This record gives sequence, C-alpha cells and structure tokens, in this order.
Amino acid sequence: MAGLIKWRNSDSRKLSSAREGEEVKLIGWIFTKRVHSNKVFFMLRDRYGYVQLVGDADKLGKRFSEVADIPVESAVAVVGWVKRDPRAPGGVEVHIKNIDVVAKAEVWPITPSVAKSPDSMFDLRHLTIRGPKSRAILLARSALVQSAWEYFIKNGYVLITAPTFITSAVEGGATLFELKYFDKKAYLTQSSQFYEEAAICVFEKVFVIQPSFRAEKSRTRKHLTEFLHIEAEVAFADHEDIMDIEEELLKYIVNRMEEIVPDEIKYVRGKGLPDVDSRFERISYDEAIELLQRKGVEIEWGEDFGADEERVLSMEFDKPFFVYGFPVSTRSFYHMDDPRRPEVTLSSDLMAPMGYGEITSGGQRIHDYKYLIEKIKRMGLNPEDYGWYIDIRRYGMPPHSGFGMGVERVLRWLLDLPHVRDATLFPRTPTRLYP
Ligand code: NSS
Repeated sequence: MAGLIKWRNSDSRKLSSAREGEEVKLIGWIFTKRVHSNKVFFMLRDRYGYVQLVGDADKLGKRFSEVADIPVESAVAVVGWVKRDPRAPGGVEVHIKNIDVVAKAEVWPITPSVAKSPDSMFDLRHLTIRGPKSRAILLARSALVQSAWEYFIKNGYVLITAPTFITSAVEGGATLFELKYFDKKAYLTQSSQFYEEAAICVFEKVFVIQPSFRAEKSRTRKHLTEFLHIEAEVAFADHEDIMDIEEELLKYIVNRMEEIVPDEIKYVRGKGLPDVDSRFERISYDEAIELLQRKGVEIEWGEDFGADEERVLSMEFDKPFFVYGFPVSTRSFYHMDDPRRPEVTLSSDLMAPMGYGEITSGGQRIHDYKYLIEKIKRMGLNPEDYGWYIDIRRYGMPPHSGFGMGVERVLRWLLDLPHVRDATLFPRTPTRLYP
C-alpha cells in the first residue's frame, strides 16, 4: 500500500491542462459505469470532481472483461492517456492503460426505490453522502465555515474552545440534555456564550465554531438536536454594533462562498447564492407583530415567534432582515433590558427571507453585577446556579454584545435545502441517532 502514497497528489482538475496523449495517474472511486460490447465507460470520482474513464477492448485485450466487471464505488488506481473529446464531461477523458482495484465494493445498496425515500436515504447516510448532491452541499458547508473563520481572524478575533459538559442552562432548562458526570449531574452545552464572555476580558473579540445541543422535540425543518454553532462575543460593543457585525459577517460568507465553491452552488441551487448586497432592513418586534396580525396570524404582543410565524413574516422580505427589541418574556435572563423601554430587550434575530426565518440571534448582555443578580431572580432563576458567570461582573466587565449563528440554518437558506438535516454530515434529530 505504501506505494500508493505518491499517488495522493493526483487531481482530476489538472486534466483540463494536460496534453493530448499525456500519461496520467488518478485515484478515486467508480461513480457510474456503462458497459458496451467492446468499451466500458466509468465516471471516476475523486476529491476534486469527476472524470470519464474509457476502457477499450482493443487496448485491454484479455483484461477487458475483468475491468468491465469492476463494481461501482470500488476504490481504484488508474494509469491512462489523456484524450480530448467534446462529448466527455469536462471535455477530457482518460483511456485506461491499467486499473488496479484498491478496494472492491459489494453491490451498491442505493437502488432507485431506496433513493425515493428520504428516511431510507438517511438510514444509509454513511453511503449516500457519496452522491453528487450531498458532496456539493458538504463542500459548500466547508466553505461556509472557512469563510466565517476567515472573517473573524481577519478582523482580530481570537478563536476559543468552550467545554461541552456544562452545569447550567444558557438558553432555558427545557432544552437541556442531561447526563451523568461520574456522581454529578451535567448537561450538554446549548451555547458557548458564557465562556466567550469570560474570554473577552482577555481578548476583547472572540469566536467559537463548535456544536451546540438542544433537546428540542419540535419536528420542524429547522431544528436539529446537535448543530454547528458559530458564535462571537465583543467587548465594548453595544447591540447596534453587533447587528452591524452580523450583517458584515453574512455578506463576507456569501461573497467568499461564491469564490470558493461556485460550481457546487450552481449544481445544488441551479444559480448563484441569494443577493445580500444592500443594507439589511431592521424592523422592531412591535412592527413584526403588527405585520403578522395583518396577515391573519393569531399572535399577541409578548409571545415568541414559532416556526409558522417566522415563515409568514419572512415571506414578506426578499433580503435578510433583522427583528430587534424582543420582549423580556421571550428572551433568556442574560439580555440587557432596553433602558428607554424596560419591557423589551436589546436583542435581535437576523431572519433569512422567503419563508426561511431565524438564522442568527444576538444582543447586548448585562455587564453589571447587581443588575444581573436582580434579573436572574426576576426571571425566577437561582443566582447560585450561575456563580462564576455572575462573578466575572465583579472584576471589570465592560459593556459587551454577541450572537450565535446556526450553520445548518444558514446553509439551508443559501442552498434552498428542504431541511436542516440535509446541511450536515450525520444529522441528529429527535428521531435520528443513527448512523
Ligand atoms: O438559542 S439561540 O437563538 N441563541 C443562543 O444560543 C445565544 N446564546 C447565542 C449567542 O448569543 N452566543 O441560537 C442561536 C442560533 C439560532 O439563531 C439558530 O440559527 C441556531 O443557533 N439554532 C439552531 N439550529 C439548528 N437546530 C436548533 N435546534 C437550533 N437552535 C438554535
């Protein structure tokens, strides 16, 4: 096997600049196969894309039937000659001189009837991810995360890592996953925010890109029990600043993704990403409630938006927009109340348009020690559960703000995917813990 290492820099993209008749080496998987009496056509899939391989009975002689028998999804190492042919995808094909089966595949289980059932496809997710659509979506996801990371690093943020085992809720007790931690009770993290807040007193601007967990029973198209959370926290920043940062980040992500994965975006979406160029509109929660009521939605001031309300609201927009000023009753205890209007918080959600709804949530935090204790009590919680989080406020905690962005939500909107589970490698939902 060691001899194969030197093949690793094989790259199907390089074929477009290869000379006619040049000998090339490729490694990859047999994606599709068509066999004729004296020719076999394979589509080879490698890390970079697809290339057509041609096996000629004339050239392969006695080995032809053996080559034609190679099952799809087998891993192969190929030596062949480049031939330009406008009929081949990409305009280039490789005529096989020799093909070694590195790992032979059994009969591929994804039959057309399996492919018709989304549930069966997710039961076989460990294999179905090899399909061109999942491949393109996952490449776009990688580009999304890369772009976010780039944005933060370029703007002076420090990447931190927060613990996954935690002892108290960030976003309310109802969606905590509880587990045994030796002889103690622990939970899986819902958000890295509190740890980011501690870290801004060292670095001013920090971010994380790591999973959050929610025991969220709602079966919507936008809820996972485990999702990838991009979060940022900024010292000396107020609520307006954080909205500006979220807007700038999303614009950066969209523009960079167009540069990194243009073909994959077109393959999945049939066109480029949604337009995010103009300034995002900012409407108040009150305006949003009025708009919903006008649309016949039964919702009262003070209630939180559910998936249905977000859908109706966001159908009214064709660009992302913020809703700001959520009532105290709808937001977690750490939110700062608006000093001009104490019944609402200095908070906002960034909504994707056309029915998609919330993709980020953020706001200004309470930085004052006494105020935080008072609010925790007012919200019916116990300050003792938040010891270190409160303690930071005793030692020079400046005003600060932050937000969280769900990677699967953003990708679902950007690529028009039916469900957030399509936007992740191995989705976790209330009914799916396998594979
Ligand atoms: O609960 S959030 O609205 N807010 C927080 O967790 C804050 N503590 C983040 C922060 O300020 N650092 O979640 C933030 C985002 C939300 O807008 C969604 O995009 C995503 O996280 N999110 C989810 N995505 C998929 N599935 C589920 N269940 C989910 N919950 C939140």
